Amino acid sequence: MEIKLISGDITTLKVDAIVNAANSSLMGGGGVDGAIHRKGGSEILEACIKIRNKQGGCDTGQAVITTAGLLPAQYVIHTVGPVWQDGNHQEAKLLRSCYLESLRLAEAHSLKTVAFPNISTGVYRFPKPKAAEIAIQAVQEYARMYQTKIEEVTFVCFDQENFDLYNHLI
Ligand code: AR6
Repeated sequence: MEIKLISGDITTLKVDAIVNAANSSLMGGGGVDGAIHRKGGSEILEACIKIRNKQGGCDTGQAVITTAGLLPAQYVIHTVGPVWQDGNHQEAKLLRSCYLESLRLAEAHSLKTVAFPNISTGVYRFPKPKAAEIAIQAVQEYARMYQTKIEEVTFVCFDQENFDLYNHLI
């Protein structure tokens, strides 16, 4: 599995799945979630409503998958990152789980190319250096632990600070 790093807007990527930093309601919001719903159109929200009606949203650290609507990607994997409190509320474990569960879901759908934003590092205020470490470690460990058929994982950094951190670590 190849790990790539780019800076830019995740909604422009033509990959099998882009990951969304959603909230547990799955009803959209700001940041990358807002951009995905805005550009992907109503089909994504309709799919989220169906999931909500079936299982009542998505827990922190878990992931669900929908169509990508009008986006160039094929699917959106919605995962819910932890809100940073003080580091003593399982934030690290839950953030790691977001990456692992998203990859498991991609694998279950036989997807080959997946792109991640920097989950929880915006509105949810997770410290960026720690979040970058967790994200990269989780993806690398996933590739080592499982006989994955996922070919490519791209980290998409929207802000320069995250790009510099990832660039240093990868
Ligand atoms: N492409 C890639 N990354 C982006 C984009 C984009 N178009 N836009 C922002 N980012 P955030 P969170 C980066 O706040 O912290 C929403 O309201 C941004 O620079 O989107 O997990 C949800 O509904 C940051 O590094 O997500 C939830 O309520 C990263 O995406 C809540 O925010 C994550 O920032 C989730 O908060």
